[in-house]
Amino acid sequence: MFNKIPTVIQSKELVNRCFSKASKIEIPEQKPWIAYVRTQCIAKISTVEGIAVAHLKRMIKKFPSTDHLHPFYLSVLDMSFDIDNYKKSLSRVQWSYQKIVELAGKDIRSLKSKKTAKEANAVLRQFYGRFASIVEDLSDDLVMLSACRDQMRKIPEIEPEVPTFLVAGMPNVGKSSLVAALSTARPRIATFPFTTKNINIGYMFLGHVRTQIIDTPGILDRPETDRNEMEKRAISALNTIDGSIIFLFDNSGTSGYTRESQETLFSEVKKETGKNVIRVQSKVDLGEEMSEENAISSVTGYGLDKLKEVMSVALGARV
Ligand SMILES: Nc1nc2c(ncn2[C@@H]2O[C@H](COP(=O)(O)OP(=O)(O)O)[C@@H](O)[C@H]2O)c(=O)[nH]1
Ligand SMILES: [Mg+2]
Repeated sequence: MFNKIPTVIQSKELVNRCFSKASKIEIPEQKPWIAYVRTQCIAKISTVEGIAVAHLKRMIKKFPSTDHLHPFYLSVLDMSFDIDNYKKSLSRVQWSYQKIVELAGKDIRSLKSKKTAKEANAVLRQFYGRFASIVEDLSDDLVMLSACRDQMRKIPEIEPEVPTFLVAGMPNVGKSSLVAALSTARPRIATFPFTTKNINIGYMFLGHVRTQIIDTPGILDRPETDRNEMEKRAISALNTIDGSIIFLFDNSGTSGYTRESQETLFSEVKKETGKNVIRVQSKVDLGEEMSEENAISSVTGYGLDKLKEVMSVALGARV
């Protein structure tokens, strides 16, 4: 959706394009002379109007309306730019093309009653001037929309409508390995705006239900107090997605985190996300005692089928 937004042509270039097209118009000679001049002026006005309006209309259509966006995308956009300004710019573009249509209609009507070539050309010049100033008044909006487009293209391709499992737990407990082990394809990597945080997005089927498994390194893997503003916003964005959390505990000692610090993060994630959290012990191939009801090894595949059953049940509880 966001990568289909075309590049935004800036005011000057749009005006130039329209004028250049209009200047190349040739119409068959016609008598009397004034009829020929009138037809020519009308053709030029229509050309300028046609190109500009088609372009601006198409542009508005390709920029997503914030009224219909999933809250996940709204929160991510809110990390990237001022949504109010975005809306205002879009509505000014809309207003401008309506203004151009109106102006062209009025000038074409007035041309029809002009008796001399001089009068007719004056109407054309006046139209050109007003048209250019309407488009130039859009300069700031077009710059803004162009910047928004650049940001929108970077929005992580999470599908917020798809049932989702977020994998949480301290660094090195095996989150990415689990996402890779469960996902049917190699997980994709995306990033949140203004963070250096990657997101690994994997997909799998639970029965016939396509689900998304997301690992968010640097976001759901450390205490709240360590997070900056953008990371907090990334969590709010993730919270808008319907789904459960798989929280990994690594009791093998290889991650370097104590049991207590992992429990603390667990409580925090549970509280902060308000989501259903499934506790899972990781790396059980390393021989540590199994102390959780769900225990897995992403290396040997131990426990993954049972985990999928637990995930299916969580899905059922969700719908
Ligand atoms: N033995 C064993 N090692 C694992 C397992 N899962 C992950 N690891 C290793 O633990 C380290 C951290 O794993 P990773 O998935 O990157 O952890 P993350 O930081 O939570 O995403 C890597 O060296 C993995 O190879 C497992 O089930 N068994
Ligand atoms: Mg990782």
